[in-house]
Amino acid sequence: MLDTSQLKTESQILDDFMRVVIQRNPAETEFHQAVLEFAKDVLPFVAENPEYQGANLSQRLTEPDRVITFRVTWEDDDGKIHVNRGYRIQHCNAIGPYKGGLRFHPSVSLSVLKFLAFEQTFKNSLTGLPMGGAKGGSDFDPKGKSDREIMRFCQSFMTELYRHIGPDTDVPAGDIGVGGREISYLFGQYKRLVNQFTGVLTGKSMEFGGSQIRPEATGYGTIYFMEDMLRHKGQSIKGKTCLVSGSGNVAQFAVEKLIQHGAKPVTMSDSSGFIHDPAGIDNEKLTWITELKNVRRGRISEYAEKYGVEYFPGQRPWSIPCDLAFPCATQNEVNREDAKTLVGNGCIGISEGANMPSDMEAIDVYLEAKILYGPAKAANAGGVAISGLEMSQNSLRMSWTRETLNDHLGDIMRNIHESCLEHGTEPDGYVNYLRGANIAGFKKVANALLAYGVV
Ligand code: NDP
Ligand code: 2IT
Repeated sequence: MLDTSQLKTESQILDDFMRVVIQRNPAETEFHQAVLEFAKDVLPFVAENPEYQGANLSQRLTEPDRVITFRVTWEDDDGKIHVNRGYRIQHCNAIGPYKGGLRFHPSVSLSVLKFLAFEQTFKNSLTGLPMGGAKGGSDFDPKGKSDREIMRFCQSFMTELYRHIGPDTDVPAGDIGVGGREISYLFGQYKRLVNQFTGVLTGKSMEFGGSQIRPEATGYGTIYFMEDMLRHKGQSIKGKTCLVSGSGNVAQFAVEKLIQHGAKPVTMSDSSGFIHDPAGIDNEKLTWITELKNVRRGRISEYAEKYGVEYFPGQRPWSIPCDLAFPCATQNEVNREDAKTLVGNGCIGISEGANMPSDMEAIDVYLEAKILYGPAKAANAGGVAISGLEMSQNSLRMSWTRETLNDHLGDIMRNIHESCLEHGTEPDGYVNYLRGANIAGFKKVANALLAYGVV
C-alpha cells in the first residue's frame, strides 16, 4: 500500500524550498519575493514533469552564477570624495551571454539586484533570443548631481566593472537612473580602457552603435502586450481610460503608444506624487513632460501648475477609476489595497512596465478577480528584446530601420503572449499569464542546464 505520509503536498514542497532560499539569503526580502512568485508555478510543473526532476534545478536556478561587489570612489564638483557600492549579479548564462540593466538609485541593495537578475533570466528566455540574465548598479543617487559628477561617477564605476563584462560575456544596459547620458559615459570609459569598439553595452546613441526603437521598446512593448491580451478577449485598447505610474523612460513611451492607439492616459507620477489629468495627456503635453524630465530634470508636480490639474503629493495613482493600469515606476508600487481599489473601480487589465511592481497579495487579487494580468517578465520584455537585436546589429556591423525593428518588437511580444497562452490557459479559458510566463521562461533555461550535465 502507498504510504501517504511520505508524500509531500504542493504547499509543503513550496514551504521547504522557500525555507532553504530564505536561510541561504537572509534578509533579502525582494529576492525572496521574486523567487516565491516563480516557485509557486514552477515547482508544481516540475512535480508533474519527470524529465525536470532529479537535477536540483530549482536550487541551481536560485543561486546566482556570480555576485560581484566593488567600491566606487568619485569626486564631486566641490572636491569632496564620496564612496558608493557597485554591483554586478551574473545570474545565469545557460542560454546566452549575461544580459541586463544597471540601476543607479539609493534603494539599490544586493536583494534588489538579485531579484532583478533572477527575473531577467526568465524574461530574456521568453524573448526567444540568446541572452542570459544579469543585473547591476549602485546605491549612487543621480538626483541633483551635475553632468560632470555623473560623468566622473560613471567613469569610476566602469573602471572596475570593465574587467567583468564583454560583448560575449556580459552586456549591461540601462534601468532606473541609467539612460542615454549614463550609457554614453560608461561606453566611453570602457572603450578607453580596453581599446576596442564593441557592442558591450546596449541602449547606446545612434551615432555609436545604438539601435532604433531601443529607447521606445519597453514602453511600447508593454502596450503591445496589453493589446495582445485584449485581442485574445475580442477587445481593443481604443477609448480606454488608462493609469500610468512613473514619468521616466518606460512611462513616457507607454503614454506615447497609448495616445497613438487611441487610448486616454490620465495619470503620470514620480517618487513625490502623481498628477491626474481627466482630459487625457495628449502629444503636446507629453512633449512638455519629456522636456521636464529628460532635460530640466524637474518634478511632475510642475505639470499640475502648467496645465491646471490636480496633484496628489506622496500618493500613487491607483485610486483613480480606470479601465487599464500600467505600473511603470518601481517594485512593490501596487499593494493589496491598491489592487482591490483598481478592481472595485472596474479596471479590467494590468500590464507591468516596471519590474515586480505588484506585490504578491496584489497579484492574488488580480488572479481571483480573473482580470487580465500581464506580469513584468512578459509585459516589459520588449526593452531587453531590442537590446538583443542591438547586439545582433553590432555583431553584423549593420543597422536596421525603425520600421523593421518595430515589426520585430511586435512579433516578439506576440510570441511571448502565445507562450503564456500555451502554459497559462486554465480549463475555464482564463489565462494565468503569470503561470504561463514562469513555465515558458523556465523550460528553455532548464532544458539547457539539463543538456550541460552537472555544471
Ligand atoms: P527611469 O529612471 O527613467 O524612471 C523611473 C521612474 O520611476 C521615475 O519617474 C521615478 O521617479 C519613478 N520611481 C523610481 N523609484 C521610485 C520609487 N521608489 N517610488 C516611486 N517612484 C519611483 O527608469 P525606467 O523608466 O527605465 O524604469 C522604470 C521601471 O521599468 C523599473 O522598474 C525598471 O526596472 C523597469 N524596466 C525598465 C526597462 C528599460 O528598458 N529602461 C526595461 C524593463 C523594465 P523619480 O524621478 O522621482 O525618481
Ligand atoms: O529590466 C530590464 O529588462 C532592463 N532594464 C533592460 C535590460 C537590457 O539589457 O536591455
